[in-house]
Amino acid sequence: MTARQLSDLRKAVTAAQAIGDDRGYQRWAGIHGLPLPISCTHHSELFLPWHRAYLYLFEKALQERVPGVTLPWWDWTSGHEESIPGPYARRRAEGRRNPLFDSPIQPSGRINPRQSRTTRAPGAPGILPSPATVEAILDNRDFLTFQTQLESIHDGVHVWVGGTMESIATAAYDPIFWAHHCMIDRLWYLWQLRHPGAGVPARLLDRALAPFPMTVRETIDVTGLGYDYAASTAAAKGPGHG
Ligand SMILES: [Cu+2]
Repeated sequence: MTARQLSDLRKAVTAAQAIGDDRGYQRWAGIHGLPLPISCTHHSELFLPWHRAYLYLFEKALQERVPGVTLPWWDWTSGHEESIPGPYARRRAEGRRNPLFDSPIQPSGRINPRQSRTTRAPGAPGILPSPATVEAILDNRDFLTFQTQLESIHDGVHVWVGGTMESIATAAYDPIFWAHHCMIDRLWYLWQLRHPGAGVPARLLDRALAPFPMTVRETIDVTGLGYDYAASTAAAKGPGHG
């Protein structure tokens, strides 16, 4: 990301965190888990499409705060970054509290009265998925096999970050959740490029992705959704999701 893109992201997340109603960060984070109902579709056939709709609409919500802002991805395979990426790791940035470091969890009383802000407890270096592991997963031609294997390494990254990210109920409150899921979404995009004849099974295409006003079919084409990813697995630093 450029300094400008990062600064815009911080502005947008700060603004969203300050909004208490349905447009705010807390509401978006809450869709994933608590407060109930838990909508996310981990361990289902809709894992990738549901999270793509989620990222797409969250990014749109941020763009209402700062036009043109985009969500970046965290490439946890790029060995030199076997830790929380710098822009998310610093407590303060640009002379104020860094909104990518942590976030309030609201309404805190309804989730865990003792936890009012997100926390992390990152694991040791050398544990995050390697490029070779990701390559092997991308080679699967069958969508459902690919998706199951990708979700499994995705789970490992949640656990590696630790703290709030470890539990589905609270994971999306941690600002790094979005960068992690952009990486997952990007890997789906790379898989789509690699296997043009393969895809999501036809029987799933008209499934609705509640609570979002989108179907699986509407998530298939990222270019149609108006965003893009660097098309190489080697490109650790790209212009971002958007
Ligand atoms: Cu996740």
